[in-house]
Amino acid sequence: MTNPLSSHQLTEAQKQQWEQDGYLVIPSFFDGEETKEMLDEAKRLCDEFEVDGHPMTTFKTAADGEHVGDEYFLTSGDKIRYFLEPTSLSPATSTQPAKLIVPPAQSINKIGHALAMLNPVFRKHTLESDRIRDVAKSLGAQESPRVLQSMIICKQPRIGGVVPCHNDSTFLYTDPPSAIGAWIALEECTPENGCLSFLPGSHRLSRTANRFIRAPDGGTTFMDVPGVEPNEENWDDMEGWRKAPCSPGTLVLIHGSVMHKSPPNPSDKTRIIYTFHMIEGGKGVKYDEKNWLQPTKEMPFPALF
Ligand SMILES: O=C(O)CCC(=O)C(=O)O
Repeated sequence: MTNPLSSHQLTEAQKQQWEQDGYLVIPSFFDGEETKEMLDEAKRLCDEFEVDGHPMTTFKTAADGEHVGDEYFLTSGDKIRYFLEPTSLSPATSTQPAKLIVPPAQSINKIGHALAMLNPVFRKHTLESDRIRDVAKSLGAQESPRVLQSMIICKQPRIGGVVPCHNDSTFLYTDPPSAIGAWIALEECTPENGCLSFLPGSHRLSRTANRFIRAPDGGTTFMDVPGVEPNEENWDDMEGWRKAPCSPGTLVLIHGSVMHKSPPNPSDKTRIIYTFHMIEGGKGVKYDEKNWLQPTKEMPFPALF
């Protein structure tokens, strides 16, 4: 059943589920029309991608020891920029730059990181959405949420890559950790096309002992968080991982400490989603200049309410 357009208070059962698991799946949060509007806009942005002269910045995470960190990425917090699937490119050689080997619209890994501020459709369903505001308020986890890192993730057919096991507070670190993700399925997400998986309850065990930062000499790196004991656990190998297949319009709330991941997409179906994150902007919580994603004077992280 579709939720009423104007409000969405979480039930006690939903809040308990959130506390217990560290994530919450809310089917039909957006109705068919709203979801289609976002999906059409995501596809329009993909179709608009002009590869000529565009930086060939691929989105890589730390699984292979390499992580994205060029200027194009580091200055994308207040823009709408395109990041490519690593396997959409032929490798660069000493004589030839890397070249796309798939059509441009199918080469895109993600589009970000200021869709909620700059794109009218995603703005409407984020900063201007009463239902999103109601969910964030009734979750009661943040006093004054600030919205950041809003993006489309495409998980392209056949070449869409893995998102390795991680938690979001590592990448959007605050002191103390406060990140929450809002992840919205715009298409059917299945085990075959790379739906999310979670290690339920890991948010209660994991410590944010590591954070993703701007390296002092350029690029990005990870640093230990002073005074926080590193986790001993190998989360990825632990028992109890749960897949979260879901239908278009589903909202998944993701606690900043919960371990989650998604596999590659070997299928012939896209898995397009929209996601944004929130950090606590009140309670003396600090977001510092070490973080890879920085607000600008022109575009501070907007308050949700
Ligand atoms: O969409 C995905 O596959 C991964 C998203 C994710 O891990 C995140 O937004 O934190």
